[in-house]
Amino acid sequence: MRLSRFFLPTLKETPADAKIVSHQLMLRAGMVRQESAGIYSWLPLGFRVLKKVEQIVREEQDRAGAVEMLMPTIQPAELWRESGRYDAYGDEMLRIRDRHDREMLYGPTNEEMLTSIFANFCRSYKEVPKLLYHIQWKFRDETRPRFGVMRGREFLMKDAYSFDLTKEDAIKSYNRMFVAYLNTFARMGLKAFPMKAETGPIGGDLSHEFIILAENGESEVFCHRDLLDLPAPGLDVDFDGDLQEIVNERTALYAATEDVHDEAAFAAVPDDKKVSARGIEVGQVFYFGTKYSEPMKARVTHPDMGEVPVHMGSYGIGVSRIVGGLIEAFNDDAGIIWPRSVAPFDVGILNMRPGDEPTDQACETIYQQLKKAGLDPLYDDTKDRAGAKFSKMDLIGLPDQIIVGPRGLKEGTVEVKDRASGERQDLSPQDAVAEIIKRHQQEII
Ligand code: 5CA
Repeated sequence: MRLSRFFLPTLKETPADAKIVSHQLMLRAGMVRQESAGIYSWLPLGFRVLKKVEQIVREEQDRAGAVEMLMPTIQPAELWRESGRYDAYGDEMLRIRDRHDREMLYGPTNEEMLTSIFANFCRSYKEVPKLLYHIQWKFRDETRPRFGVMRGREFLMKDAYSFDLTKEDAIKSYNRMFVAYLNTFARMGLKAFPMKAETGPIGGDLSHEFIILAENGESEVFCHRDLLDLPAPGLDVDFDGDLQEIVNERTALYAATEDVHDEAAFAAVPDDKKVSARGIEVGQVFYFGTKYSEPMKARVTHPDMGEVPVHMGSYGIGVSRIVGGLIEAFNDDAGIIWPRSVAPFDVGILNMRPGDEPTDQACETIYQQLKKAGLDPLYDDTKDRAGAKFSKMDLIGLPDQIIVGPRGLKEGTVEVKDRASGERQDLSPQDAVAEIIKRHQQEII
């Protein structure tokens, strides 16, 4: 992509109403624009990161054996009357009437809809286990939308739902998602830790929130330090095998959110291992048994058990929230520092003298070679001042930069800059391209 053709409305000043660094940087880097409280347009740069995050979430859901589908944003109120949540959900639910005066709502989550789909099509024990998910916009009329996309009203969520014959089987589905989450967040360069959590309006008696630690996080969390050192299971984990051990290794260590924090249990953690911190909830998993299947008649018939309601769980990831969470985790005074796996472009090429024939030529060759290698470069071919180019490229946080100017080219070199470390190297244009390709091939897990 040539920057002259791209749409990157960066801001020089930090908007006064943005309180935390991720919100400030998203606005300054031209990633989003607020349309109404908690409702955002995703401008091209932000949209690219959102899509990268979404794709990692999708790949790890698929790897864990979940099946993708798509349900609508608008739902009929009747569904929610069946489960009893229509009134219970309160003011957070955006209620709408259509032209026939039918009661509709903008979905805050999809337990009811998928339970109803399952009940409609599945009658036999042979239909379970099933694990289905979609990635769709949700609306929750939060009392205090804040921190930009981190607590929005409209936000993108991956929500998966499991259907099993027994509680024991349902725990296996829960474990699948639990392990998939560990890999998902690790692939984005994030350390997200499972912590025991309250179930809230979703219900049930077993739940974990996945938390990334961050100074500006909304959640208060307490845990055993050793939890923070456990590596992700890795992408070769066998999802059809026994995952209980991986889950036990984490759940054996004390880790809880504020609402379910147990002072007495935490006291048993050695003092030098006690972590009490703030964090951002990037995902949550729930096992809630027959809470929805019972009233909504999602039942299967089994030769020995007769007709029984299925045991269910649901599993959410805040896809749009993660974009803010990533910036909270990866930034410095100059701007954002994207992990390679989620960066909006793989590398920036800075032309320091547009109009100078050898410089234009060198940039063009580098640009084409990187594209040919399957990378996604952003080529700053604009006539902006050098200083403006440097600060813009640092602000938007592409992991690598290639700086091309007439002086270096006379010596046969261009400059390769690593955004995270600030390290600079003078390399021939050929070696610069090879170096960037090599860096790009290094997987996070
Ligand atoms: N149905 C269940 C699981 S599928 C559910 O709705 N869970 S949830 O309420 O915990 O939401 C799932 C994830 O969505 C959260 O972990 C959080 O990362 C994200 N999320 C929730 N509310 C918001 C919001 N207002 N803005 C941005 N992200 C949100």
